[in-house]
Amino acid sequence: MVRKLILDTDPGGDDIFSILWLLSFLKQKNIDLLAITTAAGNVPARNTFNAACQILRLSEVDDIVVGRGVALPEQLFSHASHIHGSDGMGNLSQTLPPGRRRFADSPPSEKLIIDLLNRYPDEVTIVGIAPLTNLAIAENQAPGILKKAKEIVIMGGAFNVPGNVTPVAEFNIAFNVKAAQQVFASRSDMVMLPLDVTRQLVFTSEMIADLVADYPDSKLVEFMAKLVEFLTRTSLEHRETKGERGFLIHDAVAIAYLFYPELLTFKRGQVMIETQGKFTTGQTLLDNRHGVKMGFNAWVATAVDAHNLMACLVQDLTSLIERVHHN
Ligand SMILES: [Ca+2]
Repeated sequence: MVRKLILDTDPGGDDIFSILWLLSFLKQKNIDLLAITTAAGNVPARNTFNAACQILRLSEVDDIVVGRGVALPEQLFSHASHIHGSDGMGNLSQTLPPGRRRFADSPPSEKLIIDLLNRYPDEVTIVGIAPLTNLAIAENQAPGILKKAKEIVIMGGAFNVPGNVTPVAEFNIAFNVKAAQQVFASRSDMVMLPLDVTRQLVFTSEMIADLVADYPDSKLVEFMAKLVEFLTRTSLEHRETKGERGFLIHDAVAIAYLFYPELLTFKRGQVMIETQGKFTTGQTLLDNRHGVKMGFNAWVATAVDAHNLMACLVQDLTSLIERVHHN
């Protein structure tokens, strides 16, 4: 049976490639994508919504509902437009046709999550590649609702590597740390894909060079190439890739987990999230001492086969382009 999925996202360059990866599986009829729920994060909520809608149109996918996110009342960290562009799309949104949905007319993301989990209890996998705001609001409005998901997979956290918004904190967790704490308290089997694995995922222009050569007339390929170029430039500026000419495609690891789990290794444990540190708010911790553990809330990825992950991604993007072109 094909899996039912909700993608919770805040595009974001790495989100965009993750959406495209997922759309490749959608076009191959390997998934049932129930909704894309957008959240404020890399850029404000209206921009992440518009970015998701523009990507759907560019990929010739029209029948997916898109939820709108909310602005946070108090925000600890700023958006990441210095990496992703002010539109979340490498400032390329003006070069693309507008999305087919309007922000004001679209359902709130948390409402979609609640309704879909109630309609399909124990069937829906939530893939969270954004701050966890939408999931936390859903849990607030309908306590226990997140337990109705089949599985919740999130990209977030940092354990044995530095953070990316503070020395110890990762963006998705730190951006709405209370939401993260609440979501991690909602289940005992969260799947967590931290910077420890995503820092190894450097996407480069060379990886799509064949696509660019083979599909010179594809608007989607042209957009992908320009986005990689933009993200490579900002990533080098902000020392994200140790000088390598590419960008960190963090969120793609969540799609890899769904379809190529053999690429990842996990450890089980109780993930703790610092919410009131003077310097450490947003830090994620696991107790690695050999004392008796009384519980656990998550599976945390500790290793990834980055080379093979990228190969899978590129092949599936190629399948997507073939299908967008021959439809
Ligand atoms: Ca994201």
